[in-house]
Amino acid sequence: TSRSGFTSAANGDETASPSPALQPPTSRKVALITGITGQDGSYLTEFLLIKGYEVHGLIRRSSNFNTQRINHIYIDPHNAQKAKMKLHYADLTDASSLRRWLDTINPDEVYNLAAQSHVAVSFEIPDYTADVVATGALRLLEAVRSHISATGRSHIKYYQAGSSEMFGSTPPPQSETSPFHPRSPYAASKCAAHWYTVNYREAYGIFACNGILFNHESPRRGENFVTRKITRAVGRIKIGLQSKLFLGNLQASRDWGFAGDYVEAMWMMLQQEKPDDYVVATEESHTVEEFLRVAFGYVGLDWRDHVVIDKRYFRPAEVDNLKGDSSKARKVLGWKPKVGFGQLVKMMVDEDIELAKREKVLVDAGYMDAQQQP
Ligand code: NDP
Ligand code: GDR
Repeated sequence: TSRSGFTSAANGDETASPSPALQPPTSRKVALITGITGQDGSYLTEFLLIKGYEVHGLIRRSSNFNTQRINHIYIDPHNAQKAKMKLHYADLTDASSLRRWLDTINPDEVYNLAAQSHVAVSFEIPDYTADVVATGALRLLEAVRSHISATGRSHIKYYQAGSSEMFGSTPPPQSETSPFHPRSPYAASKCAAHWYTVNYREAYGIFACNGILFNHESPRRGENFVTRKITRAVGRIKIGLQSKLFLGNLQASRDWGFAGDYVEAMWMMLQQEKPDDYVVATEESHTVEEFLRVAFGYVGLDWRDHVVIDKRYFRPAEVDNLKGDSSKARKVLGWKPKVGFGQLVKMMVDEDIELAKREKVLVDAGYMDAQQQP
């Protein structure tokens, strides 16, 4: 058994996890999630398991375990009664793996959440970003199309994780009818994925939806996105493990919501009679500087004593102002966010204070270097 407790097909042990096709049929719905190990994948999995789904996740091979966000819901597949989440190796760059798992799992719903999702990094690795984000979505759509054509399972539904980054320099408020003006290889690739999804819906009648989601955060957010980078630093500074925080552009505005609220909107889109595209947003926008003020202020610190501007975090082209108009999702889906900006910041800082306290124990015991920056 591995450190993360994995003994499933996900670690290459094919005998440990009998093929789902060999297991007795159940009436429960089956979901297939790409990007299950990411922030949204973990919340969506929790949400679908509570709804009674069997959840299959595609994970990619990495030299270190990449399943930290879902370890708490993992149950060894030997416990067939209880193990309702199953993991399989695949990659959005490997079309054959996508088709094979579709044919084996026979999902009712497919959520395409996998991506090289960091905007700044997409300028460093544009070719790879396009391959995963744009062509990866096309590969999965094509796998769904050919799976339907071979099996007749035309009720299968597809969700594409679209992004407010597609609006780029289009002024707010941005809605489903606002033009796209992407400002990074990531955003341009998401635009391609968006139109592939629309095209497969129109050309083949596939039930395919684009969720155009504005930024959504949580204590599980990747540590090099600005919100989490800030709350991690607040925790470490408060506990005495760090003194400075290096950031780029503080004037950009984002419409920040809570990831747990947003995965519900993804599911809601696939429960409608007709497939469509929806903007999901809080309709409130704040600058990075405001985020800093609230996060540091919450623990009695002044951000100006700690933040240092470092040019390396400026992007070749910036998205200045995102603020969504999610009236369509609110009206048609009946969706609305439950967690507001202040609550989100507090939730993230609270968790990162606890994390820093645990790190402090390791530092004091000599197991960790205090200078190790997240
Ligand atoms: P994360 O970066 O946290 O997760 C991305 C997931 O994709 C991870 O599971 C990652 O695996 C997986 N992945 C990356 N490359 C590949 C590949 N080549 N093949 C298979 N899997 C791969 O993103 P989020 O959870 O925050 O976002 C989910 C989706 O929603 C993404 O598509 C993102 O672009 C999009 N989005 C996110 C928003 C946000 O604010 N969070 C807003 C709008 C859209 P691993 O764990 O191994 O790295
Ligand atoms: P974003 O999120 O680019 O909106 O994409 P990110 O948190 O990376 O940046 C938000 C804003 O903060 C500014 N910024 C910094 N950003 C980072 N990462 N690190 C810094 O040090 C820093 N300093 C300032 C950025 O310039 C930017 O203006 C996220 C991702 O989740 C995408 O996948 C998703 O599609 C969009 O949100 C919606």
